[in-house]
Formats: sequence, structure tokens, C-alpha cells
Amino acid sequence: MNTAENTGSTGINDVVSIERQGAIALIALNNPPVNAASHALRSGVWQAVAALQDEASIEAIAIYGVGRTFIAGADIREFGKPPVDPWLPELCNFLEDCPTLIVCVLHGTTFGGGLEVALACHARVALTGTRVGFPEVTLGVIPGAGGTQRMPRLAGIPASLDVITSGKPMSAAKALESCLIDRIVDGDPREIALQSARDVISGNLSTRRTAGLAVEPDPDAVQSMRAKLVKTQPLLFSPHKCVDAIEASNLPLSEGLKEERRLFNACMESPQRAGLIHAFFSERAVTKVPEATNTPRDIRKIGVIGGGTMGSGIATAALLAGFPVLLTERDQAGLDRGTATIAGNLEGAVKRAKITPEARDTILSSSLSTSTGLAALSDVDLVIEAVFEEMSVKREIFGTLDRVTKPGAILASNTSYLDINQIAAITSRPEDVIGLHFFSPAHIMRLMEVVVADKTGGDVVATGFALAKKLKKIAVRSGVCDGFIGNRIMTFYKKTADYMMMDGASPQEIDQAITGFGFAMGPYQVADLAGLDIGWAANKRRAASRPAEERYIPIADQICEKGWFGRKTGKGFYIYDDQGPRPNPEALTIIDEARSNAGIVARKFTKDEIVDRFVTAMILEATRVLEEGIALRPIDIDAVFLFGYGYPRFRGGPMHTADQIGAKELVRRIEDYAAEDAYYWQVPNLLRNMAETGETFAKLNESG
Ligand code: T1G
Repeated sequence: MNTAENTGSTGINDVVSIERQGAIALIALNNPPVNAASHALRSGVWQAVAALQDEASIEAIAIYGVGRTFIAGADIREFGKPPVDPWLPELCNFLEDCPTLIVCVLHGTTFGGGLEVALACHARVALTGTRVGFPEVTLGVIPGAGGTQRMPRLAGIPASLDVITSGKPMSAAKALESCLIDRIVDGDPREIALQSARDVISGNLSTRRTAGLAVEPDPDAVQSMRAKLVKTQPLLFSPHKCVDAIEASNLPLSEGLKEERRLFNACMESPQRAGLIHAFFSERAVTKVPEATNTPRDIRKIGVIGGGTMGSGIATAALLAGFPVLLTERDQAGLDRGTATIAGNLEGAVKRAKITPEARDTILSSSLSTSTGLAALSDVDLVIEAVFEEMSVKREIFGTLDRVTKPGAILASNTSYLDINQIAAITSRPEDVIGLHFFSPAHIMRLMEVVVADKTGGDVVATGFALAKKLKKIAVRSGVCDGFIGNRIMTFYKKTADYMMMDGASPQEIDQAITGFGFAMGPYQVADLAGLDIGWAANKRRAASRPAEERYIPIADQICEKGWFGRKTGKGFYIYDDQGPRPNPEALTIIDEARSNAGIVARKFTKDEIVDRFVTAMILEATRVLEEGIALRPIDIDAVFLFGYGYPRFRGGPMHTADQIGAKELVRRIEDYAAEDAYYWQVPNLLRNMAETGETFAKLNESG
């Protein structure tokens, strides 16, 4: 072992070192960025403890993390690969059984395997501000290194059920209250480690070995959690396994640990684990764009044009992120509507405990300013236009912005499908023009498409991504096309739902099949919520250019002709009143008439066929978006649908699902469906190549 001269510490390996101070030994973990429990960290800790426990002079060991956090969990990048000794559960058992007392110092985000290491030690001291938790269930697994056995021994079964099945972090104060940790202190991890070890030796810090602690059985708590999960998480696999594992904590520790390992392995094999891990990495992968090397421009003040739903939502998001916002509208009435919507949004944030009432009042009194007309935007660093989706209106606005805003101000449009190149061409500075496509409600939905036009500057793109991070949104880079990534794909797959409705499936059957797949709502529930008039306007706009070969379904437009636009008018595909949403019989009559006018005899669709057609259509158009370079990688499309369209997280996104179905099967399905509609169902070249070569979208992500 090499010994560093000036600090008295001995490097066990690149991430673990030992420092001896008299009867105390400190083990420092330094595996940036989050001290993930990689193989190097596990084996380093094992070697360090194995050496120290044989040194008679050492009376106490303290383990602490260097950097922003103690161990934040097992190294997720090792998931799915054959585990390498020492496994984390074995390391935890080794720590628990160590004859020398070990105190663990927690800081930052001590999650998952990191908390399990802490629970296996004999005392736990957390720095102020530490968060602890077991997020494993959000990754499709369960705590697999003793967490389901040791937490009940320290904090009881009810608290363990809540923390482990929810995956939600808890504050250090809450952890102290539930006896999961022993002390909260301020200071530097190394200093606290030294002091805590001293206190262990002097008896000022009591120690407990969890193996010796009994668990208070609580069958009622277990049963009520099981009943709750059947209602709230019917499709997920691992939350129910969490309960099974916690229930096994009534067994002797060694037997409970075996049961936990059995359940953990069952979760690891589940496709839901692969999907949830993919979703976790998708959030981070999308930030890796070609323009990321550029320095973002400094955004201090934001202007928003338009106080409608989107403009007010965008303004709310920026205000909640701490930006001063200038909201502009054509007239005072528009401004009044906008500020009232913003006030309502902020009230909601207070109710959700996102901000305090005082913060809301400060935002409204000093961060938000308003003006009619665009001249007041002369000092903003970024303008986000969110007005009517009409190119002539955008042209007028961007022509004015070109004149009134300062050099270097970024001019963004929130348009959901108009051509950003055309908008940029109206200005003398196309390099400053970009699309920032928010999703309604803009202060809640996490997705933001950053639409890069031909001449958009690299630093402007980098600014879009930096802004998304400040707004706590997930930015996905998109090229320019009608509908960018999400709406373009949705417009395509919505047609296949309409075709099935025309051919025999009811809107409710389609919605039930799609919610059974895991979406929060089916396509007709979504359409009613968003407003059928949006699709009606789009159909009118596209009518002249609609290819003759394209099958047009008039049903939704006929419903709109009755003045039924969905939830906002009380009627659409469904009826919305105090009896709760239910199928609209008059819509069903319109469907029957449309079928008979087209000479169609309705046929049955099974749930599986509805899902297969729906998902295959989504993947088909997504593949085209990919091969046209509108999306950088398949994982970007997954992120769009996970964070903007309610795609079930445990399925990882449409492109991850595509890999699970396989390109060959997808091509077979499309060719099968093409027999009834060769225009709509065409196999994209990329998908055909993948079917021939065995290539997967996962592989394309690596080379993307
Ligand atoms: N393993 C590997 N890499 C990880 C990681 C992990 N556990 N956590 C984060 N990273 C990477 C991440 O991909 C990114 O990489 C960088 O670190 C910064 O992350 C046996 C089985 C800790 C709250 O689920 O919640 O323990 O993109 O951007 O916003 O029972 O990361 O820079 O290349 O998210 O400051 C349980 C998951 C695992 C924690 C920090 N633990 N991580 O957030 O940074 S399962 C978790 C997080 C387990 C045991 C079981 C967050 C964070 P890159 P970041 P952040």
C-alpha cells in the first residue's frame, strides 16, 4: 500500500484511503461525482476494514465521503452486468460483523446502497442538510443490501414501508426522528468523522448492531400497504416486492437477508428494471448535445409575449426559477388575464408547498412586471414569444423584436410546429433565434424541446439547455419539422387510433387499452382534455395539402361541428358533469353514422391489437424522426415521451420498447397492416436495415 507523506493517509486504491489518528482510523471515499458504490469502492472499503479490524490499537473506525455526497447508491452502470465480488450486501454484512466499532458520516444525498452501508455501521451521524432514502423502487428494484431488513430494526415497519415503497427521500431531521440516524451536526465530513469516532470511544455516541435488534411485527401496516399498492401501482412489480421483503424482517437477520436477495434478483430480471434504469439515464443523456461546449449567454431578465395559457405558464416557470419576468400583451385586458393566470399558478405552487405565501407575494410584487406593446422588451436578455399559432402574427412580432431588443438578446418562439427557419429569416440576426417549445401546463410539465434552426448560434442552443436546467426542465434538442419530435410523432400515431375507431373500436375501448399499457390517459381522453378544437383547426389547416392517399377520418371534426370541444364544453368523446366522465352516446352515434356512410362494418379489436397498432405507429414515425436527424438519438425520443407525453416510465420510452419488441417483429407488423393501408403503413429504411442487421436502438444511442 502506498503512503502519502503529508497527510498520513494510505491509499487502498484510487477511491478509498485510510488515515490513522491514534486509536481512530478514518476511511475516506472519493469516487466522484456521487461516490457510487462501484467495485473499486466496495473492494477498497472491504480491504481497509479487513486491515483495521486486525490492528489492536484501533478502537473505532469512521467512514466518510469526500466531495458533494456520501455514497449515493450502488453504481447503476453495473446493473445488468454480472456482479463482481465483493457484492454490496456482503460488504454490509462484513461491516455489521466487524469487531471494531464503525461510525458512518452521512452527507449530501445518501441514497440506496449508500444508506445501506450506513445502516450496517454501528452508529450514524448526518451533516445538516443531508437527505437519505431508498430510491431503488424508482429503478424497478428493491434495496438489495440489507435496507429492507435493517431499516425496520432501527425505524420500525410503518416508516420502512413508507420510505422504501415510495422511493422518496427524507430529511436528516426526519431520519433522526425515526431513529434511522443518531445525530445531526454541522461541519466538514472529515472533522465530524474524527469527532464521532472519539465520541464512540468515550461512549458519548451510542452504537447498535442491527442484527441484535428485534422488529416489532405490524401485520396491519403491511396489509394496508399491500391494499394501497394494488390501487396505486397496479402495473409495477417492485413496490409489491418491497413489502414482501420488509415483511420478512420478522425473520432472523440472516434469513431475512436471503429473502431480500431472492426478491431483489426477481426484480433485476424484470423488464421494468431495464425500462426504469433507461428512463433514469435518458434524463442525463439528452444534455449531451454538440453545442454543449459553447458558453451559454447570461440570462438575467426574461420577456414573455402573450398572457394566454402558455405564456402565463412560461412566465410562471421563469418566476418560480427566480427570474424577473416582463409579461407583454396587446392590451390591458390581456395583461389582466395573464397576471390573473400567473397568480393562480403561483397559488397552486403554494398549495403544493413548492413556495411559501411570502415568496408568492414577493414574486407578484417585484419579480413580475407587465407592459402593453413590445418596446418595454428593450432590456431583456431573452424573449419567449407565446402568441397565436399563425405565421403572419409571428412575422410581425419578430420583425418588431429585431428592432426593439438589445444586441445579443435571444429571440425564442414557443411555437409547437411552425417553421423556426421562416421566423428567423424575418430578423437581421437569425443566429439569435431559437425554438423553446414548452408543454402545457408549462410551469409543471418537465419537457422542453429546444428547436435548433439552420442558423441558430451554438451559444444560443447552449443557453436553451442552461435555461432548462434552471427551470428544472428536461431539454431535448430537436431539428425543424412540422411538430418537431413529440407532436409530429403524436399526430401520426393518433391517426391509427382514429382508423381503429372508424373500423370498429370505441373511443373508450381504445383509451382503456392504452391506459392498460401504462399511459395515464388514452388518446381520446387526452384530446378531450386538450380541446378537440385544436385538432379541428389543424385538420382545416392541413386539408388543402392532405395527400389523396391519406385516409381522413371525419369523426372528431363532426363532433366539433356540434360545438363539443371536450372537457371545456362539457362534451366531446366523453360527457363531463357531476356524474364523472363517461362515454358520450351522441359521439357514438356520430361514429356509427361515419362508418355506415363509409360502408364500413365494425369489427372487434382486442386490447393487444389496439396496443400493438398504437405503439408500432409511434415507433414507425419515431424512426423516421431519427433517420431524418430531427432527433439526435433514440434516447432523446424516449425522453420526449417519458417527460412530455406520459409514456409509462417502467417501459423506458418508445425506442426502448422497440428494442424489446425487436425490429424484425416491428417490420412484420407494419407489412401486415400495410395490406389494409399501404400509404400509412410504410417500413422506414432504418427499421428495415435494423431488422436485417440485428442493430438495436440501444446500440444507436452509444454511437449517437
Ligand atoms: N450510479 C452511477 N452513476 C450515477 C448514479 C449511480 N447511482 N447516480 C448518479 N450518477 C451519475 C449520473 O448519471 C451523472 O452522470 C452524474 O452521476 C451526476 O448525476 C444495492 C441496488 C445522487 C441525487 O438511485 O438520484 O443502490 O451524466 O446529474 O442532479 O440497494 O444522481 O454526469 O455522466 O443526477 O446532483 C440507488 C441515483 C441506486 C441515486 C445527484 N441510488 N442518482 O443528482 O447529479 S440502486 C440512486 C440520483 C441501489 C442498492 C440498490 C442523483 C443524485 P453524468 P446527476 P445530481
